[in-house]
Amino acid sequence: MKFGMFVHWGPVSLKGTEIGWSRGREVPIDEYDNLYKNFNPTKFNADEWIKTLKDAGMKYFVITTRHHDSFSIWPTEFSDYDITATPYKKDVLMEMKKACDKYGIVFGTYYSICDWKHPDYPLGSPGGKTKKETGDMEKFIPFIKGQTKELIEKYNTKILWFDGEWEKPWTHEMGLDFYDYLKGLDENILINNRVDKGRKGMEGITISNEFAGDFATPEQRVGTYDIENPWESCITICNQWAWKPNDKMKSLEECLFTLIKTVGGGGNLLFNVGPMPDGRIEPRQVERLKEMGDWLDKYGEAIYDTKGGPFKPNEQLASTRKGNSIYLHLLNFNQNNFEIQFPENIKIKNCSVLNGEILNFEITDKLLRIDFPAEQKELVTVVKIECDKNVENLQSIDLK
Ligand code: FHN
Repeated sequence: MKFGMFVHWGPVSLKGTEIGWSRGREVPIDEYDNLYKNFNPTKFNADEWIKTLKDAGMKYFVITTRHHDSFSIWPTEFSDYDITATPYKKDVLMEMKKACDKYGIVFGTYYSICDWKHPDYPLGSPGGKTKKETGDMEKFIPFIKGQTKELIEKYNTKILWFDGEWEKPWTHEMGLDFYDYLKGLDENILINNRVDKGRKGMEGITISNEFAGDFATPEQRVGTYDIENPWESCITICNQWAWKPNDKMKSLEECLFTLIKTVGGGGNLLFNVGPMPDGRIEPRQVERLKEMGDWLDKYGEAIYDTKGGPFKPNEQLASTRKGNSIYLHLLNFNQNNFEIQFPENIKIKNCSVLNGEILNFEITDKLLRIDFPAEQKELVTVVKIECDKNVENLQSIDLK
């Protein structure tokens, strides 16, 4: 699927400050914990969200069901601090789930392990920096097991995207036990590596396979090239995870280059939006996502269901491959010829701009030269190189 939508949303969007972290920092705890009384997203329309996702060329969805601030966006048996306590009351999570099913989008759920408000979780706001006398993980773990069981059995989530595992109260033993418990409920569910303690910070890789998790989670960066171990970079379209008025939004070039370098490195991109308190995704973000979708309508063959490489990404290019084809993604390329070292045991049958003109090429001493009839003006020039055999297991090449 390669490309998904991440959504950070809750009563905090009424303040425009960061979800979880602004509790007891920019926003006094008492004020933060009472925002739900005014959370009434009357313009929320799950169909529109998922249409925006689909028009962006995204294939899956991951929504914050409960973040570090403890607010649950679905009617849960295990807490009164949920959507039913708000003036809006309706089960927005079920509406999202149904819209995903309607549009053939895979439905996933983010769930925070740490909870700075819940009395049974030992640490509190700001940022987990305070202790709660009432903290008792023996009581807290049944709470998170109960809620995640609801997300699996009532909402049939296909991805459990955990977070907040870095704090001391959560241990490796708890992570292994929780992973087995969840796979026991649904053996096909995908669980990220933040269920356990093996994540190497924002780099996101799993330090060794003694730790649980089905995929690695680099954050706010394109992950390191790896076509063996599954990984997914989570990155914001603006700066903040939750909505912030006039937050700086990434340009189309930055959005596309981030997607292409991620996929060219063997990873997925989970691209985040923070909807507004009235329930809408900002029109400018919807537009930017549509522009990405327009590009994928034309060049999706070089992204979906591909493998990264063989040429490792750099500032000039990234590459992907599928079957006998290699796709070169030339970034801001405006020359009329391009040279690259090429594996000698592969014969090239045809070279073309993807869905475009045939290109002349020649190979001399392992150097492939491609000639472009006219100067290229696209943000990304995608060249399809059709070879005489399968190239998916070709050795990866680090371009000098
Ligand atoms: O604290 C969270 C943050 O709010 C956001 O949810 C990101 C998403 O990956 N994860 C944590 C920061 O590492």
